[in-house]
Amino acid sequence: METASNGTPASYDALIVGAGFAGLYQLHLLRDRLGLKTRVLEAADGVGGTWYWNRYPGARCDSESHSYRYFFSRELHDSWDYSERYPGQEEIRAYLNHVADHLDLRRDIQLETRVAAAAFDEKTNLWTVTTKAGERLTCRWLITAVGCLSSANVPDIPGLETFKGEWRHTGRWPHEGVDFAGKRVGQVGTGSTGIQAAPVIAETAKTLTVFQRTANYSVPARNHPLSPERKRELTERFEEIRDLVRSTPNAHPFRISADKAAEQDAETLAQRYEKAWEIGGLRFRAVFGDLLVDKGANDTAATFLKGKIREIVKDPATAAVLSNIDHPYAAKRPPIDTNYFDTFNKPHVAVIDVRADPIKRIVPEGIELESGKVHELDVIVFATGFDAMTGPLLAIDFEGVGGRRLKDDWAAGPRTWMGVAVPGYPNLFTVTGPGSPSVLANMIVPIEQHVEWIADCIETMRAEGVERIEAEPAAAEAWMGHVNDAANATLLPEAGHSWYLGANVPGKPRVFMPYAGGMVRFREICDAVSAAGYAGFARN
Ligand code: N01
Repeated sequence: METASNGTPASYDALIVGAGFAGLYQLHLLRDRLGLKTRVLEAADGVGGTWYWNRYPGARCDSESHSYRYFFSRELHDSWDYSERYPGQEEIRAYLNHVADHLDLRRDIQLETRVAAAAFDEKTNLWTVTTKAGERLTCRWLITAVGCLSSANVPDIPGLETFKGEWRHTGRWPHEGVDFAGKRVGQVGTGSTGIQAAPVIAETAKTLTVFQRTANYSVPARNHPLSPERKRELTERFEEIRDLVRSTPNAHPFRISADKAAEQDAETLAQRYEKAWEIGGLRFRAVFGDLLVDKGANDTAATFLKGKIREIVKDPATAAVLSNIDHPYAAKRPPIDTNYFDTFNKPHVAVIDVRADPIKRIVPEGIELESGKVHELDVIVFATGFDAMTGPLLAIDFEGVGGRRLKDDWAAGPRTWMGVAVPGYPNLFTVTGPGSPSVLANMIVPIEQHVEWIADCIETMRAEGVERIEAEPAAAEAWMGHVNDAANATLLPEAGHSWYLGANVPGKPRVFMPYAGGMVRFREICDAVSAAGYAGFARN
């Protein structure tokens, strides 16, 4: 560890917080392309970011594996094969470890180092970063690569501390796993995570009780191993796939149809949806171009998907609870699954509607509902999501210009310029920060774009002798207005309880956080900003 023995903080050109997809690539660019003295600070004892922490049963990426990988290097690309249509958690973690080795990144990654605070010094234009262990380091450029979904949201349900059994949050899963055999398991949450976890937990648990507050759509993933021919084909089509993911609004390797559901007759709708259901995965959302902007069009998809739930789930009362969905399809992040609804046909699996009968408290024996009914449990799994986008940033005590604090500046919601820069916090770059398309896209593509844009910006500043660059308040103000307008042009805000709006965390300001204008448009805006000499930034 490189801390000067006289107590002076070790100094770097750049510090990066986080060693997931974003942090690894940012290190590579700043160190190997720009030649900066760079260090990554990572809380975990290994690289991988979200894929380090999320080891829950069934954890798998919903992006198809040939698009869930870096595209910046053909050589790196060709050095790795995924084995399935959707990569599992362990395989993605192995991929990121491979990347760390392939690019010789490890020597500049400091593990088991959680950043607690960062303060900007206006006299020197340097950041001082303080770790939880009390180590201090300084840098000119500070880049957060902390992920959007890394702050676990364990609901504040009274009595949790009295529970006699074991409880876990999916985003903080123990490395040794959890043994469900012979156990009565309760799972709270039916988002993408819960929908992946329940079928796997049900394979070994004695009983599985799913506590559902909001019923959810899901489309079969139709995961399968990739044949050697398919792997070869995907490797050969590198350029085509790279260009495709960079040219679609949500960065997936397929185009969104220009056809409108609202203009089809019933027979065509049924045929197209049935075919998309058979193909499976997030491609279902792309079957028509108006599903996210026209409520009538969306209703046709919603009706089809609710019908599928009633077809699969044999008990009509269970089917009614699972299909009682209150929001448009894909207004919340649409899950994809392997046998989710079918799992409820197993005699030892049940769903409890906790909107009708809410969770009152946790008691030593299990979960008690408002009605007084107690569900006795040995294990509780919280698949309750994250304090998304702002949570990981606000977990660091940022002190900007004039002693201002990020937690105060964002008390009414985040304010960024393009998701990557915050007024009042010079030389700080936030990869996939609030106001970026990030979570509305296949994450790797926005991550690569952000990381490259940040590296280009730092390179330009250094070439021009600029020591300090800072987003202008007016630019951030206008951007947040644009983010809001982009969301309001879609049906996304209609899911009033979504984490996109911060609605899953009590007391969090209701602000639509990701940029819904699409990755293609976002890239154009970022490019225009840099081409105009970093418009919306003050520098000196
Ligand atoms: O979390 P969520 P997640 N009592 O917030 C419920 C990504 N992801 O971990 O909807 C009872 O979506 C909550 O209910 P409600 C993906 O972007 C990616 O599932 O708030 N229930 C909801 O059902 C995803 O969107 C992959 O009413 C409570 C659930 O918990 C994001 O991660 C795979 C509750 C939380 O759903 C988050 O997904 C998996 C309470 N007190 C996830 N509090 C990939 O493929 C919360 N809930 C890459």
